[in-house]
Amino acid sequence: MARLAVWFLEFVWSLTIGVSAFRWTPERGVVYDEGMRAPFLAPLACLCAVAARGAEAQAQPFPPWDGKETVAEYAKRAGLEPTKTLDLGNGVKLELVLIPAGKFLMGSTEAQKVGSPVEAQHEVTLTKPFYFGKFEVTQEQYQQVMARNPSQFKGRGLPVEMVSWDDAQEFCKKVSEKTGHSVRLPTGAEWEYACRAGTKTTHYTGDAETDLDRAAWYYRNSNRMTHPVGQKVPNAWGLYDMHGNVWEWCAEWYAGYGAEAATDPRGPERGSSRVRCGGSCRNTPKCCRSSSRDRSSPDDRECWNGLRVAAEAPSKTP
Ligand SMILES: [Ca+2]
Repeated sequence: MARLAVWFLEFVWSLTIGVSAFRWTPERGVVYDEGMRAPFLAPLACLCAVAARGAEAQAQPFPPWDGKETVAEYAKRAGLEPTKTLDLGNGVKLELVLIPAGKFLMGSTEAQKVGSPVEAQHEVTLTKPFYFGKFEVTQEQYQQVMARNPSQFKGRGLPVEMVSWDDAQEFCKKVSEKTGHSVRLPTGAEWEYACRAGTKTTHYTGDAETDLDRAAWYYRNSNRMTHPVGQKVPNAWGLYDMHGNVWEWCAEWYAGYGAEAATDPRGPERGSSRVRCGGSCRNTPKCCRSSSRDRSSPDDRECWNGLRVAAEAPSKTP
């Protein structure tokens, strides 16, 4: 805002000088003072500068998370809302929280790999913040949007399951149409970054299985069933059930990744299976790690596959 004020004052000043290049004489009327040619051009130059600076401001990248600030503090610095609530109609809401732009180490350390050779630890930079579902999509939300509930374990507060990747895409499309906000599945990198919320441990609560127990419904504590979302400990950015309960579909085709650094990775152009992350209520701790990613055919419908939605952050403060 202050910068805009400075630009405006620059423009007014230049315009004043430019106008002063004209003067009125009784003999010749309004005349242009050749000696003031350069100042006269100043307003035009200033206008061009203002336009250029405006374009530059639009294109400026979002600030990266500083590794310490809360989501609320980051949101304030980035000029974004820390949360968003989408109205799905009939009193049903979908809560989203802001995930800061930033970089992190994706994948596992040697000690965390648990025999998975495809999780080479590498630096990933996410240049844009985004909004991410506070919870897995529930059956109440899915029913409201899709007018059907395919889940095996029934309950309005339970995560929806028995949804294929294709179903998840259709859900996102309909939510986008219904709310006017562009909603999509996250990339695998976005998912892991959001899950970690700045942590480097096996789970966002720590490395031990007792730490996982606080954060997740997994095979040892779930009775092999899904549980209502939001009952376990959330991560530092306020996301629940990132570990366990249901696997969460991601946008891209499945492929292993290397150790080279990447920026906004979106996976391969083609493939036969889609990425899912985070493990489920039927899985061992190995599958419920922050870096856990698996594959499933896009048309697979299983009672351990669900979804969580992402949404783009606006480029300017509304
Ligand atoms: Ca989950």
